[in-house]
Amino acid sequence: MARALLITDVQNDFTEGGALAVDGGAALAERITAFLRRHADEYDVVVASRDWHDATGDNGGHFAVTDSPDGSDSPDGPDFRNTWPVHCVADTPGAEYHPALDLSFVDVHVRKGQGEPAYSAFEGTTDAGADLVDVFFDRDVHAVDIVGIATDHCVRASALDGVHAGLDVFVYEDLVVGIDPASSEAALEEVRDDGGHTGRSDMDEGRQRPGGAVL
Ligand code: VGL
Repeated sequence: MARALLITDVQNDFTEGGALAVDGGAALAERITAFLRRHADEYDVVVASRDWHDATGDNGGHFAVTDSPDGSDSPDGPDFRNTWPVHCVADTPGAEYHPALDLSFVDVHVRKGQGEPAYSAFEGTTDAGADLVDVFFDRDVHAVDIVGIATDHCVRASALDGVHAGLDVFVYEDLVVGIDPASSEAALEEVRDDGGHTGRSDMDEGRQRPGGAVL
C-alpha cells in the first residue's frame, strides 16, 4: 500500500500577476516547497498537474472569448464559475509551474484541459499518456494527499474523483488556495461529505488523520 502527494495547478497563471490570479498563490508555492522538503520522502510518488489549454478556440466553452485574447470581446465576459479568462495556454509562461515550486520532488507530471475544461487532475494524462488513476493503481497507491490551486475547482474536482476512485483522500487546508472563499469552504465540506478528509498539514509532526492514525 503506497501513498501519493498530488500538487494541483501551481502555475503562473493561477498566481499573482497571472491571467487568473488566485490570492496567495505565490506564497502557496513556497509553502508547498517547504512541505516537500520536510515530507516528500514519506510519499511513494509525488504527482503535479497542470492546466494545459489549446491556444485556439475556447477549449470547449472554458474560455470566455470570441476573438480577443483576454476575453474582453466576449458578450458576457467570464463568469469565474464556468467560464474564465484565457489562461494556462500550452507552452506559454502562464502554463508553467510557479518558479517557487521545487520540481525536483515531482516524480510524475500530468497535463489536462487540451481543448476542454478539465478541473480534475484525474482527467489528465502523463507525458507517457497514462491516466492518473492508472499511475496510482500501478503503484498500489491507496491514499492521496492533495495540495494546490484552486480549492474550489481543481482541488475540489481532484479530491472528489479520488474519493470516487476508492482512494483515501486528504486535503491539506493550509496548503490550498481558492478563488472564492465561500465556494472554497463549500468544496472542502463536499469532500468531507463524500468521504474524504481535510485538515492542516501542521497539526503535528505526523500529520494526524481523523481517527487518530498518524501517518
Ligand atoms: C481551474 C479555474 C479555471 C483549476 C482551472 O484548475 O482550479 N480553475 N480553470
